Amino acid sequence: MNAGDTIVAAATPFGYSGVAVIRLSGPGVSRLLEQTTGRTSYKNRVATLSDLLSKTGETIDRSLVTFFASPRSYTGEDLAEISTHGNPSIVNEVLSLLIGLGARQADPGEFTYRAFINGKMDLVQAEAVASLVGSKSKENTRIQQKIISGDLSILLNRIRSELLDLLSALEHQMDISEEDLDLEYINQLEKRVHRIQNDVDSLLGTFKMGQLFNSGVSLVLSGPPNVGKSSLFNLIANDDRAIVSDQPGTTRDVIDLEILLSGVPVRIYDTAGIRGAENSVEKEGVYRAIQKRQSADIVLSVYDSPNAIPQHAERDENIIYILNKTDTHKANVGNGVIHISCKDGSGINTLLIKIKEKIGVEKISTDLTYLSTKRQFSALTDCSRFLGAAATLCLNRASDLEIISYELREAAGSLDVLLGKTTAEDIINNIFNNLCVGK
Ligand SMILES: Nc1nc2c(ncn2[C@@H]2O[C@H](COP(=O)(O)OP(=O)(O)O)[C@@H](O)[C@H]2O)c(=O)[nH]1
Ligand SMILES: [Mg+2]
Repeated sequence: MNAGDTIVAAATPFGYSGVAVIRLSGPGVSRLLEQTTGRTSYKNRVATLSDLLSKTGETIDRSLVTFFASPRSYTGEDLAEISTHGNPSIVNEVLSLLIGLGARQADPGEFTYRAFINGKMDLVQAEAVASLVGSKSKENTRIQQKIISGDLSILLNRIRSELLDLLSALEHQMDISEEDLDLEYINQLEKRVHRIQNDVDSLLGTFKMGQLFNSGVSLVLSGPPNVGKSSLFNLIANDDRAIVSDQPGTTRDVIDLEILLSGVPVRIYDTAGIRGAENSVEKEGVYRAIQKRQSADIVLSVYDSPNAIPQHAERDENIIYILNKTDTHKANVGNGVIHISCKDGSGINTLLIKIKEKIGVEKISTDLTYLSTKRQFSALTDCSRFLGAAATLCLNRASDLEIISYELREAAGSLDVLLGKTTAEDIINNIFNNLCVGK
């Protein structure tokens, strides 16, 4: 990616729609607008009706052009949004025209990359742009919007400036300190380091939930043949996707579908009934079913006979044991086994509540800020570790303040990596490449 030239891309998907938006950013925006519309100037941030003209002067489309003068634009550069009619051939013609006049087709995420380079957002906010574009629920959309508007960055910058204050006070202390260690000073230092570490750790504690919203969870239906796994799959998914039959061994391939539970994307998998199969196709199905079960976040282990349910079922953390077909038998199985009937629908609500409980969705509040990428989690984990090491040195009355200062500088360095102040180029490129073209 190279900030400096003028980039162009369609910001909306190619297809037939009411409107399509083409974005232009860079120093050549005014010139390109003049060459394509004949207008010599555009009022800042005002949508202006303009005919887009081909090189031979024919009207390609009547469009709406909005010019955003630098630095008050998404990228911080001069930027224009051209809204045309939503037709791929119009969009392609306009793009070719602009590229013919010197604009360059933008790389994926390059508009956001320029916003980052020009200090319009930090790396945490840029990651939230990617998460927002890919968000599947309104809850996650809210969380990511809050991060884009700076909620998480404010918290991180606050922690960073406390740490920098501490470091400069420590440098001062090193300048003035005599040979003897000032015990009172080191006690105070330990307390302050500890307080900062607590703030970092409480942010780290939000990662599991943040990831839940961003990446979702997998739910695998598993059990012997003919117990009603496919029936339950269809009921939960509210879709007749899986074939239900009284023939054991009907389901072979793994079937999956995504639903939202309290805003968390849940991918449900229906699998073949596990038994010693004769037929090679069914054998493969059973093999796949076992694989899927092993990689599941949560397993719904379905049975249709109370005797088949393992003893101490409640001890398995990620398994929910289910007794189906309770319309045909009244069994009395305790131990947290959920009784359901796919035929009359009884127990399904209780099961859904249990699933939400296992996922942990009921604890989520969209008012909080959540870490949502592994990169954020790993940088903050490093930060917490360095702070922990500094606190331990204080507790052990380390007489060399220089080594405490080293750990604190490393902790501040982890925050700089997190915010993108000192992040390796390949990591930065990877973040922006994951965004779509035109974003
Ligand atoms: N009576 C009764 N029959 C059920 C129930 N759930 C499923 N069945 C029947 O059990 C058979 C096997 O169902 P299916 O969903 O294909 O089971 P799978 O092999 O585990 O996927 C079918 O004939 C279903 O109609 C239930 O709750 N009550
Ligand atoms: Mg089935």
